[in-house]
Amino acid sequence: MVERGHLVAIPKDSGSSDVSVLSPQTNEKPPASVLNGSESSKAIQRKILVIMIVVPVVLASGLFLWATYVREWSTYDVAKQVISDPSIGSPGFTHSLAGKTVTVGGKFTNIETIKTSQGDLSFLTLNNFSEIRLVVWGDVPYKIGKRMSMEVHFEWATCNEERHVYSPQIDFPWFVLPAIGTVEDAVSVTSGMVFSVEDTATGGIYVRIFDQYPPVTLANANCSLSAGTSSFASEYVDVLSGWGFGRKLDSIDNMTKTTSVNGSITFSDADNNGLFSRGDFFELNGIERPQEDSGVRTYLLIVGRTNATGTMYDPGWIGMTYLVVMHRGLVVYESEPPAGRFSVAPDPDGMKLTCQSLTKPVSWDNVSIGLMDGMTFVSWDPSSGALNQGLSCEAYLGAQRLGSLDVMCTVGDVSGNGMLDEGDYYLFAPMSGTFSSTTNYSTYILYEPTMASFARAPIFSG
Ligand SMILES: [Ca+2]
Ligand SMILES: [Ca+2]
Repeated sequence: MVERGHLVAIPKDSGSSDVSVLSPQTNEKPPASVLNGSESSKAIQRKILVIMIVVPVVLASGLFLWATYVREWSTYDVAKQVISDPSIGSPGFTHSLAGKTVTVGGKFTNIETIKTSQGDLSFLTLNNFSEIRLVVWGDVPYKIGKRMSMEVHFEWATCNEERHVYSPQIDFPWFVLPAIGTVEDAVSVTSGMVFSVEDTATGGIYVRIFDQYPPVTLANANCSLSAGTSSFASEYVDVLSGWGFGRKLDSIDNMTKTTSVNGSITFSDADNNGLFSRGDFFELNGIERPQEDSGVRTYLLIVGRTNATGTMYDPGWIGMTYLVVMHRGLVVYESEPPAGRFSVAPDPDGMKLTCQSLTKPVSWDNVSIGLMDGMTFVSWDPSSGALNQGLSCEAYLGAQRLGSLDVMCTVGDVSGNGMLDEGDYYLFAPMSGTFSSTTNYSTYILYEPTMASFARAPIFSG
């Protein structure tokens, strides 16, 4: 850096001999006026000297400043600034970048846009390094295939109880956290409890029960709310530990009570039936939001089964939801697959599976249904076009050989909207013979974009 000290460090009484030592013209005879040593010529000498010393320093430091902050960075340059902070053992950016803004640019080669509870979130890949992506909330004003550049700001921010330098315009490393929420929700769905979450108007969070199966009596359940303490990789490990996650904030030991020990959780049995059921909700208050755009706070709400001795932290949890809160509010990736549940009941023609709950409608084109008798697996793919009739309709998907049975599958869309939603059904009908009473038939409802089972589908026997 250029400091004023360089300019004032030259002593006022610098003699002409000093000048001659530094001057490239040492061997030449100075002009007579200089040798005569008038005050004005000494002043000129001093100015020349100062310029000779200062100019290279200015040029060098200017080059440094240009190289560091003014020239356009590539995403690879950004990657080179990643450090693991020794005091917290977690990744972030070089501390000296805090408060700095740099221009990052390159050829814009790829984009991934995720719909979130806070609007569209886009990750932009540049040609120079794909592991670090630029972040844009809302509309993306750049065109794929063209060169682009963007201002990237670095700041001190907190991820739970860790403090590090991050950037709201860079996806590394915070973007993984909302994805953890997607995984946790899928785990909860598998266990039978499906939540939907949203910000309240007062800065809290609503956690609503979308579905719970099988029914759980409130008197046999509890809940606990914990705050995350770490960041990123360590956070992920903490989440996997469930009850061991983070720092305990509050709890309700018996869900027939409506308020938690410390007052930050209230529970409402909205339909007053003494069970967890659709429409019941938790309201979480006193949820801390980070001050900085790149800051993150995480929370885990666990609904647990209270064991016979009234111990809360029985391993038998019922459901859990992992909440990621940024400065703008609760961030939930809405791109996560739907979650739902099917029931099964005998039908005059065979077995009927009916969709009892589904967090959002899914095009029949993205769904396949599988049936397994323990040895053989068969599946059918309905088409949305055949079921988009505007009124209740059925489509015959044909017969498949399952063990010794030929099973016909029929799919019904009760509103004829071409989407799988509540009330729609599958009918499995053996074309001759019947389902065996000694065989467990498993059903699989698959979401084709991820090839994952997205609905609790029943097991039945003949
Ligand atoms: Ca209820
Ligand atoms: Ca439908």
